[in-house]
Amino acid sequence: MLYNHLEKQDSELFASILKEEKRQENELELIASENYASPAVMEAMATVLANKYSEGYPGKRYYGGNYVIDEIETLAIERAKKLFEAEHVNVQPLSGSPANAAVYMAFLNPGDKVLGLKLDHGGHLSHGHSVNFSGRLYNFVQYGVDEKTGLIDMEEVRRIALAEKPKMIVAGFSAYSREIDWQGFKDIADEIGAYTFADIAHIAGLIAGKQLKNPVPIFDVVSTTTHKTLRGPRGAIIMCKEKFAKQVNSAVFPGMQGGPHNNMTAAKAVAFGEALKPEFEEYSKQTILNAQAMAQEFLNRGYKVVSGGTDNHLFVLDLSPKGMVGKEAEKVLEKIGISVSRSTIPNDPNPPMNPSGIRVGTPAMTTRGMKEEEAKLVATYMDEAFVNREDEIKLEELKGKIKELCSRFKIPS
Ligand code: DSN
Repeated sequence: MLYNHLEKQDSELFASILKEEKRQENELELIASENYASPAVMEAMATVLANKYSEGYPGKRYYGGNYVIDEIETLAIERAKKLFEAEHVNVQPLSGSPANAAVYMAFLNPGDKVLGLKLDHGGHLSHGHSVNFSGRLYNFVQYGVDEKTGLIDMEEVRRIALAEKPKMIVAGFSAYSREIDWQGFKDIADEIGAYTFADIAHIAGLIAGKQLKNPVPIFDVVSTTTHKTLRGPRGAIIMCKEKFAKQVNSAVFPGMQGGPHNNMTAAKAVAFGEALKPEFEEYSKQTILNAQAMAQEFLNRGYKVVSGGTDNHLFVLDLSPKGMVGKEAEKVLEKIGISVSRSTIPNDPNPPMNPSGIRVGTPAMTTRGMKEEEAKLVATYMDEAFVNREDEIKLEELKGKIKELCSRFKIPS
């Protein structure tokens, strides 16, 4: 990218930015929640829109001079509505956890009971973990995945829901690789009169790209970040039924946040415009094909994949059959220029800081244009790195191979 002013004015910071740019170019990103926003999305983020305060909503602001911002926010809202078939969209949430905080604030009182998936079974901190605001403010009860299959057992969810009678059921996960039975969750919630809340942060792009089922038309409220498979800027949105629009808007502002970040709203609009194009369907499809090819290659090589495979952009690799743990794998891969995040496996015997697995995702490599052939090749390199983890010469050689692969599949710029 061009950074004319930054280069002249702040050489110290500029050097670090260039270093990170190089790292991203030369190394392979397999963190399931990361992606490369398009140059148009990046341009929108670095605009004068960042200078403006706009508390309130289009047509109802608390500051003057917002007639252009109104136009931009409305455009983002209309595009998101179309993309997800949503009745109402709030595009102001700053990121995923603040969006989820606003959802809880809109529908619950502190102390209310909520049902969500355990973090170590693939859930998210903001779905009721005890160290998170969600677990401290609300009374979360949790469901897990089946120990043998690694799948969500809807009978078990129903059993807990009927016994506990939560006011809200949360579905949607950060490390679960299977298609989610949204209708099943909705049916259970209807039996006990609970609200349905889907957090589709990880899979929003695959839903927008028409590869996975969409909970928005049937759930009460749905949140998503905009920067993962959706490939937009850092940020989030909340979608809900029209009848909940007022309470959701009030929870975001003035409940949770002050002024929206208008540059990010504009970048969200750009990303939604991109996701509405037919090419995005191809991208989403390829992201899944790549994850499946890579997971299969690991299975062929004797690894254990939680739930036996994937229907989406990620899978969790249980490293225990190979005598490794997540932290060690993360470090070895960093040496060859691959980034992954360590991950718990269901009922992990190891602690969260050094769990038994890693989470592998394909959104970023697919944005670079890689396909199944490259996905399999990368799995091969990863396996070779694990097997030869004490051999620095071999690791150096693999680093060269990853760099060469990255040079053939450049980040769109
Ligand atoms: N940090 C994100 C992830 O990696 O899934 C979720 O917040």
